[in-house]
Amino acid sequence: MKPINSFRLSFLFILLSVCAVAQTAYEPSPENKKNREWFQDAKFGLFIHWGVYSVLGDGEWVMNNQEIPIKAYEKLPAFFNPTEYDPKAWVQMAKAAGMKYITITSKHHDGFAMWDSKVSDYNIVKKTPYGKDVLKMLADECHKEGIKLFFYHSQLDWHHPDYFPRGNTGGNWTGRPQHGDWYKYLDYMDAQLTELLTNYGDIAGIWFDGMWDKIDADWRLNTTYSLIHKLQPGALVGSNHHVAPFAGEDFQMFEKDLPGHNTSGFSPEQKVGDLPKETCETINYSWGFNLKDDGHKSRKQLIQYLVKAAGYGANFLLNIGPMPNGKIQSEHIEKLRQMGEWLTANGETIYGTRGGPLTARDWGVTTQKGNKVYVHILDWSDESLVIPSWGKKIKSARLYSDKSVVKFAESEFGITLKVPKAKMDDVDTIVELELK
Ligand code: FHN
Repeated sequence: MKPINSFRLSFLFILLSVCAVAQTAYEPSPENKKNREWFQDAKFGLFIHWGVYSVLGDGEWVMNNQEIPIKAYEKLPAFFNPTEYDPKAWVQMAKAAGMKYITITSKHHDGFAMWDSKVSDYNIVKKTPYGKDVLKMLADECHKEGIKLFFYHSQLDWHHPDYFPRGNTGGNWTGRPQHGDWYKYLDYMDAQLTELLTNYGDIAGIWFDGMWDKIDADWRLNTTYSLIHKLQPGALVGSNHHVAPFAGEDFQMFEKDLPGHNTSGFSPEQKVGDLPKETCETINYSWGFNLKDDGHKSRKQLIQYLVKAAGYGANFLLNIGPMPNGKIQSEHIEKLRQMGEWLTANGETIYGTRGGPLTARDWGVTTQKGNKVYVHILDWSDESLVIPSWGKKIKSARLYSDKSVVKFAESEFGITLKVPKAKMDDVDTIVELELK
């Protein structure tokens, strides 16, 4: 091995220092800070995985899982004709569910653009019989209805030749040449992002995914994130890279897990930081439409997920995968309706709150707004529950559902709450504590 001379060493040192400064210099704009507050108040969003893959009814990973070469996969858009797509109905459904924003796939790992991209012909307008820009239609409807819109954008690309060297997925079966220009790919990605942040009005943020495919590559994050913030300073940048946030990101996301948990195995090293948080989960087992997936989560599971996320100070981004005709499965519409019903009655204990004074417990979580703490009892069958005190005195305790008085006692052992069995709710018994 050649020895490194001192000039080279000092050059390397300067370069690293410059990179470090560039990485840490990000200061969110006032709009961005305001949007971070909005985001944390919003608490509940609709995640939508929709692309040409839905035609095959086998999830959004079908191209990789079935090792469909690009040449064959390129036939798929010709079958994508969502004549039943009704963005108005989608937005109304989200609103009725109590959701405040929508995050939709602009491009998934298959590389197909779901908008009228001028940068590449591999897009919905050019390649499908439908021929319409579904993102534009959704953006217009969202803006009309006061629902914020995020674009999910896959950094990983199984179609673009310049996504090279390849990562852990999208291997030789794609049929791409064994060469490519990585920085040309990043330019292409930035150009597509520019379209999304220029032609679709106010965009709440970009939800990146796929960096995990080659986490050590030079993703030029600083350039891409600065571009986004230059085009729309208020847009929130988040990335599902499963590690701690990088400079320039505005929120931290957790996939199929509450912050700090790793039941999915995605986040062994993901530290929970100080940025606003969001956790995403599927309504059944799949992200993209899956014909065979009948594992629909129950009303109770979904509501409890939302409540637990709020207890962790995180938003809940609940996913559906619309069918290729543009409709949403009736089971999912019904579940969302039920969540909306629950939120109409109990939303005050969720929206605008922050994670409560107690960290999550086996019995449930707490949320807090001003001098009110909401104790969400999710899994407890005894009439008495002792919770640790956190140094604040309690003025009153009431059952949120009917405002009836809840007996409580403060002692050296904590705060004992007494909720009569008849008043317990199988999904969430909420006790509202007013602090002195
Ligand atoms: O590979 C994707 C997957 O298809 C889906 O989009 C989820 C959503 O969080 N993220 C990736 C896996 O980490």
